[in-house]
Amino acid sequence: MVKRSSGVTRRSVLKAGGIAAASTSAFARPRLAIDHDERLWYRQPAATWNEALPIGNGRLGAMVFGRVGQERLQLNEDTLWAGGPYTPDNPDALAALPQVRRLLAEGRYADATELARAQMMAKPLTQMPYGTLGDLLLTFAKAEAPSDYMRELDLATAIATTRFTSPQGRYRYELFASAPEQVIVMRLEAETGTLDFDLTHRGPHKPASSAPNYTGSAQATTVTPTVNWLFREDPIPQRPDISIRSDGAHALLITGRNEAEPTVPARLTYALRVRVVSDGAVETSSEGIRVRGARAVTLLISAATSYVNFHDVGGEPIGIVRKRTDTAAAKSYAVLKRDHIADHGALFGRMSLNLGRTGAASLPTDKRIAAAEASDDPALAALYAQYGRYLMISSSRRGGQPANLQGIWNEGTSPPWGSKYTININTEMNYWPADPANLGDCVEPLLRMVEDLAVTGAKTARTMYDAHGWVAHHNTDLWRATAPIDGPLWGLWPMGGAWLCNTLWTHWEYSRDPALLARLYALMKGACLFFLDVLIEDPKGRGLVTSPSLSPENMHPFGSSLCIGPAMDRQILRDLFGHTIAAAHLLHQDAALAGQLERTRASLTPDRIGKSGQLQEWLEDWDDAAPEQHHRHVSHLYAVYPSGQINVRDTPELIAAAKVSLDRRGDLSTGWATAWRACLWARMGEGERTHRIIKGLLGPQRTYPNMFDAHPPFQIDGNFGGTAAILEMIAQSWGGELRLLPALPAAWPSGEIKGMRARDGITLDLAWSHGKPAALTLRGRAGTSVHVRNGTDMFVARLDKTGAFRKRWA
Ligand code: FUC
Repeated sequence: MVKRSSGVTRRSVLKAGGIAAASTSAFARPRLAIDHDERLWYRQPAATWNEALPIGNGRLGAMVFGRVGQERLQLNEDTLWAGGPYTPDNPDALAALPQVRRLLAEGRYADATELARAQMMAKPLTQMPYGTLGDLLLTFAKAEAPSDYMRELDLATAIATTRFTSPQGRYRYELFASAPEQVIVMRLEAETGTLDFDLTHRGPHKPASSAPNYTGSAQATTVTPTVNWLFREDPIPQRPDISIRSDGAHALLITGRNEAEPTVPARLTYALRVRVVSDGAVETSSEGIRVRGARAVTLLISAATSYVNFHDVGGEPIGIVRKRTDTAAAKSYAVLKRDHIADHGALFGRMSLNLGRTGAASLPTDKRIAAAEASDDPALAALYAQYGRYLMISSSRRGGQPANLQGIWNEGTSPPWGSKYTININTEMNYWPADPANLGDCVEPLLRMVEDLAVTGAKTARTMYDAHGWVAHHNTDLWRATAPIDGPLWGLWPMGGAWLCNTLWTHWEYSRDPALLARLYALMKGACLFFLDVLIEDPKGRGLVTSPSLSPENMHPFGSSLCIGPAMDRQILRDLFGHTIAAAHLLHQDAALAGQLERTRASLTPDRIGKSGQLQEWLEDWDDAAPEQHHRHVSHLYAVYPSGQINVRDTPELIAAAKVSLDRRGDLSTGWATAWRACLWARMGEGERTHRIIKGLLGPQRTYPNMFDAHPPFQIDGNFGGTAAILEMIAQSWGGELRLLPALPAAWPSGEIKGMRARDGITLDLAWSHGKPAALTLRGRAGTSVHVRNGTDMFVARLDKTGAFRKRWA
């Protein structure tokens, strides 16, 4: 039997939020037994950052620790990155380019690599890292261990709550990041006793960046054995470049400058303002804010930087944060909370998912993660998917920056991989679930970033390659740097911009919005113009290829990754050219260019099957001898997922070869690489295999107690890729068909999804039992015909004049 859908749960939660919001006390909110399924909850405070709970409004983020003696809020703002506008393009590259190509053609890979290292790389060789605003610490004057304690993150309301009773009283703290007000709101209430605390700011520090682990084999989750209820952070000497002062009677203003990098000066200023509304005694000074004898306190926290765009740093952050905190302070807490719940719910509430429930679902979240690999907890997979949606809404909203390697949440000033945008997989993966999960609006920041890259990347194309159009390599940052970084083995890959264009094209396919098509066409056309100039004839006459390039980060057997025409490049270009041709036709533009792209596309070397039956990663049959047989990247399987060029319906031989390749790579890897494997097996219709991999992803090696994905360390792409994989198991739309339950595992026999999206503007509700569809509703444009595949059955669903189609199975 299909259980009561979590859609019902969600509406109840929203209603409950509304009731609470209408009353003055947060205690009035009724507890609902059934809202468990969309919450993360714990019986102890966060001991480490990876146990803290993230909140965000797309631009401002906080990690909430839920501590009793001293609460810690670690804060981020999405434009607080190091450095300032810079142009890293290296003019020496142009002269080296023909020589590097010749050395590659002669098989002199080491020489080609050395020359590229000396002359083709960006200056500086690394990009600017993302930063942090440091912490707000609330130190309570008296505190003792509580007799009962609970903290939670409710995904449907996007509110983090901490509740406890101690000898001092009964307390409840609520936190949310309001998008309508652009402030973080913290509400503290004492039902008994009083609130007596000092609020201070602790500047960002440079913790030793945790060493990346490339095998994904570390234990990410450890359940803290004993709880230190009264834990206090070590004080860090305040940095001289940070100023703290009272700003009116009830506000604290913190101002500072971003980090400089050795070669790029710091050009941003930032401001962080905390405004207090309380019935207690409040004093502000350069030490911080002192609150005594309060029953209720509302803190309104806002932050901004002087970043306007990648070439303008002339913003006025102080004025912005004053206005936002004062505007919010003029509203009651109840109104702020109501508006926030409505705003978040308008996105989050669009989709619900029920995969069934076992006893495990009533355990605290950290215990469930610890047990996930060894047991079946289908509700945890549903929670993981909903958490992915929550993280998307919280880290990527219209007008802000796209979700970076850590979304928007970052503790220190030298995060792993700079917490930037790695565009040889990670940024694209971040956006895989957006449309199927009915969050297409959250892709807007990515579109604007690619529009910036088309500007900076045009300079890189001209300077390095003497080419038209634009190019981006394997990484970018807030300043939209596009030249190859880190070293040739990673950086000399000219496909990052093209892959981003393909990601945006998929986004367009879900809506077919004409305005989006026009914007996208300009980007795709520029990307194509670059490749029309730089593609060369394969020296062995097998067609058109890229050179120099590489198959992301994977070494071939000749001591380098640099090579000619790796499979992924040809696959990405086949898509890019195909999409651009289609767009030119739809827009009635550039017929001659479309013709040229047709011919060029036909000349790209096709995918090849190697001597072991594998899909070749390289133009040469090198796979058997590659040094890392379990390499995390599976770049040559781009054609299977996300692309779909190789698929079970049209190219069964190539699918068989892809399976040989993927089998060899192994199922479990780093967080994101595990999620990609899950997406691939789901797309190939292998439900049990996908399910095993998902269990590995959700288990303690790849998921922290706060459900953040562990590369390790924390990297958000695994959360998003895992969400995409779970949805891909339930429904897929590609090749002009909608596939129902294409990779459903036996462990999820009954369930229901509501509000999932499919290509061509379709929204679907699907219930299943005994592993088979039970009820389907499609919504979209009236008269649309949808080709639905249910196992081996095919039928055409025609949407009626109300734009709906309904079917029930006996
Ligand atoms: C690529 C990957 C790493 C990591 C980094 C951010 O370099 O190969 O595993 O995800 O991006």
